[in-house]
Amino acid sequence: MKRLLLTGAAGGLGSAMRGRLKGLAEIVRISDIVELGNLAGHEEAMLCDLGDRASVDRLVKDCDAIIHLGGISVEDKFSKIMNANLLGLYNLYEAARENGMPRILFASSNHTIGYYRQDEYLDQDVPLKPDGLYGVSKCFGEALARMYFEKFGQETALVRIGSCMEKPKNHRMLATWMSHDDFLAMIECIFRVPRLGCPVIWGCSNNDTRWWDNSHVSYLGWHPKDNAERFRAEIDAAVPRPKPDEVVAIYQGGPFVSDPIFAED
Ligand code: NAI
Ligand code: 15L
Repeated sequence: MKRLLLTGAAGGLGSAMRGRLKGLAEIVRISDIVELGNLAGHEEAMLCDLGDRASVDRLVKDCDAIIHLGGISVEDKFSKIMNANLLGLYNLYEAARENGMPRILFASSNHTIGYYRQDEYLDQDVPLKPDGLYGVSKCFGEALARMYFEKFGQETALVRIGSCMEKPKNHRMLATWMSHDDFLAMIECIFRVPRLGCPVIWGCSNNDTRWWDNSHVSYLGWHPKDNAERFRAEIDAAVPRPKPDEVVAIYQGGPFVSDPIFAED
């Protein structure tokens, strides 16, 4: 493809992935609300507040595909979540509708279902159980994307990412971890499959203790290769194992379940 847009490119996941996208498109348009640093030869940068409709229109113009990582990524004040994750997503989908409906990967989250217990194995059809306003905003994003698919045929991969980082940091992440390599392989499948639709895809590696069933998206040809189990001994040595009655050992959303509703200023 000619041009791939990556939002949230200055964030943790965006920074880790941006250099790996070179093979996917001639030009990777990277974007964030904060500075993006030095550009590689295949990159172009555009600063953009997702809450600003005109900026998002300019951002999406001429893009053939979008990896949407931008937004508030943890529990926060509703006003911040509303601007980036609610208004921002509406702006992105309206801009896409007016610019040829490029295929979108939406970074949803396991916090859409955070109140399920860790002894439950989930498929893509389980009722949502968000564990905070951040999780609710991702449920909104999934519903918005689904509506644009049904109404207009806009394709989106709703990737409920578990914990995508270099390595798992605690016992819960032995189930939720997705390696950067596996995420890249998923991205390639999402943008190469002839017909995507609007599937939920659970974003975790091939972890022994995973909680999520991806059999409904076998048509993508995505076969995650990493397994968090190889970090178990390291985590056992470095992190105290939570007691069985602690929230982080009960709920899939882990510590997010204990977050308060943050007050506005
Ligand atoms: P992050 O917080 O490090 O990066 C998000 C980026 O979005 C930041 O660089 C931030 O400046 C930008 N942003 C925030 N508000 C914005 C606005 N109004 N306009 C434009 N840009 C704005 O988060 P991370 O970890 O890189 O996650 C990326 C995406 O993946 C997020 O949408 C997050 O919800 C989702 N996700 C990540 C997981 C992970 O394990 N890293 C797990 C589940 C979901
Ligand atoms: C998320 O949705 C967050 O964006 C990320 O920072 C991680 O905390 C992840 O979920 C997780 O549940 O580990």
